[in-house]
Amino acid sequence: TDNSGAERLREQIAEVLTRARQRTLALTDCVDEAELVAQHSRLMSPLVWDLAHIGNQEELWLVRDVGGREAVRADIDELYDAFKHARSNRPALPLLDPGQARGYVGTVRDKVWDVLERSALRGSPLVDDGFAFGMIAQHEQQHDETMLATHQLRTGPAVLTARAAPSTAAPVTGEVVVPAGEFTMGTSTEPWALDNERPAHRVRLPGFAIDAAPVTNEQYLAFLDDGGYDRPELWSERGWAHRKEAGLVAPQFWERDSAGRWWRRVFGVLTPLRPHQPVVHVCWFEAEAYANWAGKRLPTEAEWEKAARHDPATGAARRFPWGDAEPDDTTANLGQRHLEPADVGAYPAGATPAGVHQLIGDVWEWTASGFEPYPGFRAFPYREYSEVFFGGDYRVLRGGSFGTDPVACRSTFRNWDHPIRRQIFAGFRLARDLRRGEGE
Ligand code: AVJ
Ligand code: FE
Repeated sequence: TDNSGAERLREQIAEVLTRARQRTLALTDCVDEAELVAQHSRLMSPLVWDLAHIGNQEELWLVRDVGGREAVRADIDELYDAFKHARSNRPALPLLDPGQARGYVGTVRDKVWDVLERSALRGSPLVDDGFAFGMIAQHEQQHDETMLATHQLRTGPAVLTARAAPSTAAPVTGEVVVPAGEFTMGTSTEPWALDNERPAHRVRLPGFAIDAAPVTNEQYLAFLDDGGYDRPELWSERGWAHRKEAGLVAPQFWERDSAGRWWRRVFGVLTPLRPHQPVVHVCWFEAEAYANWAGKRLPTEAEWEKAARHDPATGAARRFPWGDAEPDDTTANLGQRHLEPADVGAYPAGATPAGVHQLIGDVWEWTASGFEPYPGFRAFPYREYSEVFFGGDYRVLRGGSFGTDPVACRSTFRNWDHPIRRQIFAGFRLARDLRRGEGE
């Protein structure tokens, strides 16, 4: 019945909001107050800013807008408006202290439980299918991933722990040919898809080949050992200028010992480089140089999505590479179950029918594409989620990382960042045009 459908939706909303809050609190309860207010990197906010910003967005959208309730703290909106203050300036603001921030997010959440109980989950675009609640759960999880990146940047003894990500005896290698033709890109039916994923539209692509797996540490090390960082001809002009200015010599968090062995500092723990794990913490320019070295290129965003979603047998678009079922621990490395990517080949159940592995989870994958609206795009519910970034100096990333929650990850989900950024959990896979006669 309609009522039991609404009840199930309320339960689902409660579950994703609760899961997000458990993660937020775990990421902020494991360090002391000084670390919560500290600036661990000029690229990042103090953790206590993210915490109260999470509460403030929840207040704006769910308490005030959906609930029509009075403001909890209208006086702090400006402090937690991401467009008013650059990340590097946030430590100097008169922010709520950690105790106040915890109290604030708790007060807001208590009101949200009441709003959820009373709110109709249909009747306006904001509440249809619980959209605003889903948007806020995704927003909290996105900031949790950002806070996880802040944790990776902090120094000092490790405070986060998790089981090692799955390994494999033999890595997945090779490529998969995706024949020329149309597919459906974006979605008009996924209830919690954000504005930039909409609407569904048909796109025709020439045939292409895409790697069955992301580029691994071992493969990336071969590029490095072949002088990849010292050969300007492999880099674009802008990439080389950045490589010199930033002094790039290896992925971020790689360290070489006196015997020449490479290690990776992972959330405060120095670990031997895992050869079959996707490379992570590389910027778009490093990915571009590697692709040139390998004689290939990055996939466009459309190619990535076609490889992930298009079912050539039926012409339909899958929600995930493996089908329509929600991700679980057999199909994808998501949700911070592990603090690192898994070896390539560790999730055979998550591959596409054509054999493309680990498109979802492990590492965000840089694509060749800038961040642009789809034809028919409409900003919803606010211009500042996507629209103000279109046409900027961004590259689209796809697929989510080990630090992305499933609620904020699907085959249509679009992330974006500046091409010089590498504190995010980003790696890449390669693609290429087909040769004459191949796969046609
Ligand atoms: C979509 C991940 C680029 O973190 O900057 C969070 C998500 N938007 N708060 C970001 C977001 C507003 C956004 N990304
Ligand atoms: Fe935000």
